Amino acid sequence: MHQLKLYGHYDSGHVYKVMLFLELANISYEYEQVDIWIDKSKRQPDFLQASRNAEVPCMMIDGEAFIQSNVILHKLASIYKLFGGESPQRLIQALDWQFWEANRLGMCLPQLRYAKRFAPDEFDPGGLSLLRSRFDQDINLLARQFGDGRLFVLDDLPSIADFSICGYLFWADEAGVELPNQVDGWLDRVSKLDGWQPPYKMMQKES
Ligand SMILES: N[C@@H](CCC(=O)N[C@@H](CS)C(=O)NCC(=O)O)C(=O)O
Repeated sequence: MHQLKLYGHYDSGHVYKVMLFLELANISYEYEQVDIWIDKSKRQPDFLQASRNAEVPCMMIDGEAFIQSNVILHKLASIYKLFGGESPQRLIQALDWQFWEANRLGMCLPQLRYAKRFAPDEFDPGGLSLLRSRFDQDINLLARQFGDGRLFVLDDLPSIADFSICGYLFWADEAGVELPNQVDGWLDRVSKLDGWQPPYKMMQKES
């Protein structure tokens, strides 16, 4: 049995990506909230020691720190041989999509949501329109992936590619974006997986 501790925050879609794996795999882990709205230097000392960028998620796996959501997903899939970790071939296919997420969708959708939800005055219109046009390209590419009738991103089974990409898409309304039907249909299938909960509920936002 592995010792797992996740440092997170309920406003983070990057944390949600990781938590989806843990909850859907029904794995027990310790969870500690880090206040990401205070100065980095004031966060818990054990967290600051583990996370060089003081960002969440940070996951301790058997005493070793992992600090990128996609790396954490990759590591979890590898050690539990689940959600893409069943074979080297599936793991590398998932990794391909995780790099796409980090480079494309993850570089516009979280920012659009941040701008709309938390900092409406911080972004100038030109910056927002660039993010928006990137998002449009990315979401259409993702929609085309389901054109052959597959149920999930890699094939008919869920994987870390799904968790990585869907993290912020359940907050499409907070980002002020519309989703194509194929993407909506896929999110609906993800939301029907055993153990799924919407982001704030899963990450224990106090009401
Ligand atoms: N590339 C990182 C991004 C993590 C990230 O941006 N975390 C944000 C929350 S979504 C954070 O901790 N921000 C707090 C801060 O920078 O002070 C990942 O994928 O894990």
